[in-house]
Amino acid sequence: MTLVMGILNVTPDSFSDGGRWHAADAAVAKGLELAREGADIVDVGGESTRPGAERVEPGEEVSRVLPVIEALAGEGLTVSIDTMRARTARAAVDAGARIVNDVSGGLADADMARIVAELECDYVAMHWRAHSTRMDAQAHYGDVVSEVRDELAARVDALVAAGIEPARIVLDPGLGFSKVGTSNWELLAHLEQLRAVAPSGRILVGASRKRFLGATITRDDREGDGQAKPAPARIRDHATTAVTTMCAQQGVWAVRVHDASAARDAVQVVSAWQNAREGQR
Ligand code: PMM
Repeated sequence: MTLVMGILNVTPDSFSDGGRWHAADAAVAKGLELAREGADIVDVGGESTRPGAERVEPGEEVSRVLPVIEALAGEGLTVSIDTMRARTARAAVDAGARIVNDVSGGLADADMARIVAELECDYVAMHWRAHSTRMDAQAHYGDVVSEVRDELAARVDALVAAGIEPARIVLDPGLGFSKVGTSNWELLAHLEQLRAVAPSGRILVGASRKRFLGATITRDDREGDGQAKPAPARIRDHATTAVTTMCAQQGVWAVRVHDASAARDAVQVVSAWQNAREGQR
């Protein structure tokens, strides 16, 4: 069954939760709530990667996430650390995280692959071309599916060469990262091509509340000029759940979401449907 990875951004500027969980104890409470609602993994991040975001200082990133990881891992939760920095990854795993989720796939920090090989943990390598301030300028593709697939395959080669066990590598298309508009839908429609280059066969998808969903579920602007407008982040959860449903149906390993409860329902519905199809009760 597809796993649910709940998003816990411990940042003051996260675009979708407004930084409400900046304080460590509030973040821990939110992490426990995500787990109660159905998150199999809680993904803790201390650096925003929303388009245009500036980087945080390494020390600040570590001090945001460590107390939260220690507390959640201490409660028995499976925690992943969302970081591009090897130093943060090591500190997080030492504090109890079991998965390193690197949106740069090892490109942002030359030490990442070697450190992850030493840590012997699962590693999510996302497709990435540039840091947030420059990523939209890198969103040009001839054929987005084959280019993302080939760039991910090159990352897999580099990661394995650095000593990471192939079975530990999870690939992620990196929706919204150097991808605009319909590129994201093309990637979702051809996940099997990305899975073909994932040595573990595991794919993670992070579509939750992203811009491309807002652009798809337009709303009429009744008070303004009457034209259809992109839906804002706060009303993108139903669209996210529709994507989760399709991902579960495609056998995606995990979905990274803000609303864990809705994702769990979707995954369980797909599972019941598939079981009935296969004649199981
Ligand atoms: N997206 C964001 C952050 N981390 N990690 C993975 N593996 N995949 C993603 O798509 C991804 C990620 C940005 O979204 P957020 O600002 O809502 O956390």
